[in-house]
Amino acid sequence: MLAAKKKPAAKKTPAKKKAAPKAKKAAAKAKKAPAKKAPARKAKGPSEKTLKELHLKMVRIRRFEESAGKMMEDGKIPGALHLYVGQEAVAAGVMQHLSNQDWITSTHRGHGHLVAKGGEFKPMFAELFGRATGYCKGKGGSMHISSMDLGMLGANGIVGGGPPIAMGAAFSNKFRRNKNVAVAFFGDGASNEGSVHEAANMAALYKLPCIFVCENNGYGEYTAQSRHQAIVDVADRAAGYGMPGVICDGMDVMAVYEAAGEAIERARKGGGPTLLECKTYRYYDHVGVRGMGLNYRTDEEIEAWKKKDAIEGFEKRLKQLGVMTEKQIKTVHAAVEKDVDEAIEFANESPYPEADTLLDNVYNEKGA
Ligand SMILES: Cc1ncc(C[n+]2csc(CCOP(=O)(O)OP(=O)(O)O)c2C)c(N)n1
Ligand SMILES: [Mg+2]
Repeated sequence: MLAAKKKPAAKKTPAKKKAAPKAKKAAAKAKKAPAKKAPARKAKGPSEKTLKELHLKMVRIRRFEESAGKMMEDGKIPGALHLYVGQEAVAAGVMQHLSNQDWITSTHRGHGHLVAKGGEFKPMFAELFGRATGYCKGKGGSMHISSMDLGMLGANGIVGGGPPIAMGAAFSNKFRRNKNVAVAFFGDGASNEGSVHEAANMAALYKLPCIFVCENNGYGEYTAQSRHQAIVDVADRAAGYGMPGVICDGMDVMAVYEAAGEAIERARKGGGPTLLECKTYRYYDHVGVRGMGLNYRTDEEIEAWKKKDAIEGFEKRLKQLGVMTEKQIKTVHAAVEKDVDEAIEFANESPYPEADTLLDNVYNEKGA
């Protein structure tokens, strides 16, 4: 845990240094502390409120995605869905540090990012169902869902399409002299795209408040990372851009929370961008639940990653820390499940957009 590791990049980052003493201190305090309560965590680490919010975010993503997957397989959702199940800790850990004034750009696997950014289930399901009550009035769907109010600049069907947009948003933050940041999420596959290199280069050059979060799930579609790039750690590339590269365990929400917190804080203070690589895994196939039945990874590999499940691991920890009981955890799951059911009903009953609104809100409000 707290596995933030700095790659030997251009600048020093405190990520590595801070993680170790913190862990040592916590361990020392835990030794002294009586078993009943958890004063060590209260004194230094994130508050109970933060821990519960991180948990809720992950549960909301998982439940949303599991249900969306079923809906797609049942033919209720047109088009393809790329499920985020397995990667929840990344979205939750990063988004915990952001407000609605901070921008994010997402990917084709974007529902988890929007849920963690505060997206509500009703307009999300409605969008996936193509209904007028959706976030984009039913015209964006899974891969172009966005919400300007929440600072979510959009999912993106173009691999590597997000980082240049986030870099531009970060530039506007700097230009306006505010303290907001922009976070670009992208995959290991996307890390090979020219657009990502161009965005990272400019962000470093202008010291923009931009954080590049690579969710390295080991595959680009059905191609293993070892077959699409000659490096193991995408964070190695940070040195070439002139920014710190940090690696963290993307299955550990606290590790992501810590590493992202440092990168975001540095960006807010004018310290420039960071490349944060989160090692993670997607449980389902590239698209949908059943997938294409292609033989590109083993069941053993999937099972090994599931043993590190971010939600189960964190729930164990919350119980050990005395932050939540099993009963409270079950209550959270049940409440989220209810939210999902209500949202699906809402989406099902919502109207499709009217034909004469076809060109509204699509590109140019005036239709010119
Ligand atoms: C520019 C572009 N090239 C190719 C594709 C087809 N494509 C869709 S998803 C994907 C793999 C992306 O892999 P990664 O960035 O690792 O994201 P992951 O699917 O693992 O989340 C590819 C090649 C695309 N949508 N856009
Ligand atoms: Mg990938």
